[in-house]
Amino acid sequence: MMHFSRLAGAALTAATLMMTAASAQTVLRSSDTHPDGYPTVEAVKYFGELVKQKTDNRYSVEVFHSAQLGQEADTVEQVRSGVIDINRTSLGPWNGLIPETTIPSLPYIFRSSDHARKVMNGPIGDEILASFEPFGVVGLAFYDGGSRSFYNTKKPIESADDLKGMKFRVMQSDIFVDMVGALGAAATPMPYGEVYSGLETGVIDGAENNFPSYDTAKHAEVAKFYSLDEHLIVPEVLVMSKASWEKLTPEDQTAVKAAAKESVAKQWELWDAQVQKSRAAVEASGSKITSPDKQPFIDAMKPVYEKWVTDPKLKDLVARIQATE
Ligand code: GTR
Repeated sequence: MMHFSRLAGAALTAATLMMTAASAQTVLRSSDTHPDGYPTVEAVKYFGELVKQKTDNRYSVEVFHSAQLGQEADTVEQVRSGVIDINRTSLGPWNGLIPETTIPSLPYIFRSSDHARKVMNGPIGDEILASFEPFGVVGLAFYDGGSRSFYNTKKPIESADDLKGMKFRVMQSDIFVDMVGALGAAATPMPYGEVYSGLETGVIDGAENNFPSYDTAKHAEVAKFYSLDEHLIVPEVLVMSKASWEKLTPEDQTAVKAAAKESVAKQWELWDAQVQKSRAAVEASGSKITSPDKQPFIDAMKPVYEKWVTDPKLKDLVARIQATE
């Protein structure tokens, strides 16, 4: 009898412990502007699964997709102040705050997506991730944001000159305002969530983005002319609030960091598939894709570099990115 009750007691204790462990799970809240199913949303969910595994279920991640927690500029403030734990955004909204983030946001800084992946997933990327620390956040990993091209409601863009006089929405960063200005067009910085109606009402003539955004945000419904000038390859970044980070034990911090790094390959795989899928979808729904000569676009960016790359530290960063094979 004695033996039995001891066993029962041990089982009970184990059950109680498990319940306590389960109820003590901390849910980390993460923001994303994109809809459910989008590669960044799915990659952060995958990151969450890895976090669960690596912390023995003590932490999980809930992704609030579709800008439920706000537009990117607002969520940048929220993650800095600890209102949300994790955030996945473009590097663009960080440009005004963190000088190092301006460099991978420069037009034509990367020769290709592969070049960007290599740089951002290597020592230079780690250095840029570290530059987030003084701003209340811990940089976890970079994802692929593809290449961004112009699209508009008015006419096919056959050459860089065709953009002159048009009005394009850009992300809220002055680099992109200068970039559009250097092409003789006007830039209107605007939150992503307002672009569709901006295009529809004619407040803007166009915008610029990768195929997955152009497709899933339905901009392709209203702006049929897409020109493959690929002026930007702006990485996506995953960050954690320093306030949330400091609540983790050093072991859990290592686990979170490792989970983020491990989710990168998954995001790349999802990304490549989505680019193909979205390109096919917009072509099927009637978008006209043109391929203007890129050299005049590249040449036009000289004043942007002259203005934004003056600090010796940033100049060195540009040189090292360009020298990366
Ligand atoms: C997308 C990016 C978003 C957002 C958006 C925009 O490519 O994934 O995070 O920055 O562009 O243009 O605002």
